[in-house]
Amino acid sequence: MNFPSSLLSFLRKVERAVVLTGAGVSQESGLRTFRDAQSGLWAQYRPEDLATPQAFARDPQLVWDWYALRREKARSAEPNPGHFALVEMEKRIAEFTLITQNVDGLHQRAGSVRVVELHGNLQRVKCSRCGQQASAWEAASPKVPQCLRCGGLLRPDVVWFGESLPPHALAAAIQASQTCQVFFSIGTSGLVQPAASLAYAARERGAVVVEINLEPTPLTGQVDFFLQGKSGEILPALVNATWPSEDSPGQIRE
Ligand code: BV8
Ligand code: ZN
Repeated sequence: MNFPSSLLSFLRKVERAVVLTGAGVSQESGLRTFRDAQSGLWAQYRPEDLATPQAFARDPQLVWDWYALRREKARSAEPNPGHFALVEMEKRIAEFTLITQNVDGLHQRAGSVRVVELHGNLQRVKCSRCGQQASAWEAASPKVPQCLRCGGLLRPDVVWFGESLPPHALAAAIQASQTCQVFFSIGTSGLVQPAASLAYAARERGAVVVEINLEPTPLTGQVDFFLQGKSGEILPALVNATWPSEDSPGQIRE
């Protein structure tokens, strides 16, 4: 795989980088993206209809079960070469911020350190009434577990549609996007706000924007480099081309 030499020479000099990832980077770990149709029992539901407070209020058991299934799938999934390449990139760039829309926790499991989770994390559960984090709950019982403190129903600690993003995470994401020299948008359809505005915030401040995706998105027409293909293949190749193996601490498995 070859890359524009202008991109490689630019990346070698970069000191402040932001990467925004979406469900596409976990696709090669076997996790469905939001655009992928769901299967089996869940085929009749659209994710955006289940990932809402209204759906949970209407049928907490259905929403709890959907997240319990996704939690198990995320737990049994493994980070892929794309996740590991981002760990390597973080070691190579002085100020590196990985902003993720994903809730599967795979970036942290791969070894990424500075991760900003815009939409929460499936592996965390909190009370839908008092907000207290629940470290353990009766996983065996089929019913939606209740908060030990107030008896409220437990829910996944993720941001549903119509809910505000964690203020500190959003502020950190905006600040990093406004000061970076390069902004990567990887494996995201760029349809969900406010995450989708971060690339434009970076571009307005003069950052070089690089997009990696299987197919064009609404952002593609605005980027400096569009690398079309699988992130699990492009990212390791890009990292190895930018920082050749003789001096790289860990050759990325392609
Ligand atoms: C909010 C957690 C304030 C839950 C998620 C402004 C304008 C318009 C709408 C709005 C707006 N502000 C707010 C809204 C409403 C809404 C919104 O954006 N709606 C959209 C649908 C129009 N936003 C919100 O509600 C946000 N809250 O703004 O609060 C507020 C409050 C009240 C009222 C108004 C405003 C909250 C949004 C967060 C929702 N939670 N996730 C869960 O996971 O269950 S979002 C969820 O969907 C994901 O986290 C992710 O962010 C999104 C899916 O997007 P992607 O990650 O991009 O995944 P997708 O499947 O779409 O695309 C995958 C891409 O990968 C594709 O492009 C594909 O080609 C590519 N790909 C696939 N395989 C590969 C690959 N690329 C490379 N390699 C591969 N192998
Ligand atoms: Zn509670």
